[in-house]
Amino acid sequence: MDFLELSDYVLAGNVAKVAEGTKWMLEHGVEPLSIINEGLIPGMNTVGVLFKKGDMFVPEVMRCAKAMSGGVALIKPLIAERDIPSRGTVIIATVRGDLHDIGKNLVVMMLESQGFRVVDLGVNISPEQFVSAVEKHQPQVIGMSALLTTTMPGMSETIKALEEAKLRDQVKIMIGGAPVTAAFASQIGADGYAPDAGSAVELCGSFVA
Ligand code: B12
Repeated sequence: MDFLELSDYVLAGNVAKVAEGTKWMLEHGVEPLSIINEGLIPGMNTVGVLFKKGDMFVPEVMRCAKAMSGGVALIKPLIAERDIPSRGTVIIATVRGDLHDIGKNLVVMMLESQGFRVVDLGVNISPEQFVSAVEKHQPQVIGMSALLTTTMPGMSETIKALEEAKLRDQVKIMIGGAPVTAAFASQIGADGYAPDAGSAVELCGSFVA
């Protein structure tokens, strides 16, 4: 088993083989973070490329994501055990009226694998729910996802609600999702936009640096 083979199993959406391969690597002393970064993530990156080109479809993408999460789940406890200092807390959710969560879940997975503590509020989250979560968890960063043009206004409503609650200045806000753009981010006063999960991690890192 090598990284290439593991990433091929992610691409094939083979849940059992990804789990088996991840376990094998851990037992043979492969560095846990390299299994994620050099095996699992490259597989998922290829999935993203094929999906964009229309060479892969949603049910397959979901199976690949499931295979990848299975591998990540085996590695996560080991990373926590080694007590890598957290790079900061991120609250993330899909905004009100929107139930799409595949992309958000990828962002969550990547952030966690890169050392962030993530509080995932789920989908269909109102501005008020964001505000109370910020009060409760005191994050450095908030991430909002929207896949529908009709739910994008929920992002600016959430920013307004944070302003009204006098919490806006305590957090950095990043947004994403297929219809979202950098121009939209600056228009609504978000701090940044990222087009994919990898860039979301970079953006988040720049916020807490
Ligand atoms: C899967 C899917 C569904 C699934 C969702 C399953 C789930 N659990 O998520 C189901 C079948 C439920 C669904 C329902 C609907 N859908 Co739909 N769906 C899609 C589809 C095919 C793929 C979305 C996806 O998962 N992409 C894969 C992921 C990996 O990509 P991603 O989400 O863009 O995420 C990446 C980046 O955007 C970024 N990112 C994402 N979130 C965040 C957050 C932050 C903070 C950052 C920094 C980055 C970031 O990183 C991610 C990873 O790289 C898209 C088509 C498309 N091309 O996008 C339509 C699409 C989004 N859906 C659409 C529609 C219309 C609907 C429905 C209204 C259909 C209906 N009539 O019922 C409903 C709405 C339900 C609701 N209220 O939300 C339209 C939206 C049109 C528009 N512009 O508004 C699309 C574009 C299809 C189309 N061409 O018409 N859908």
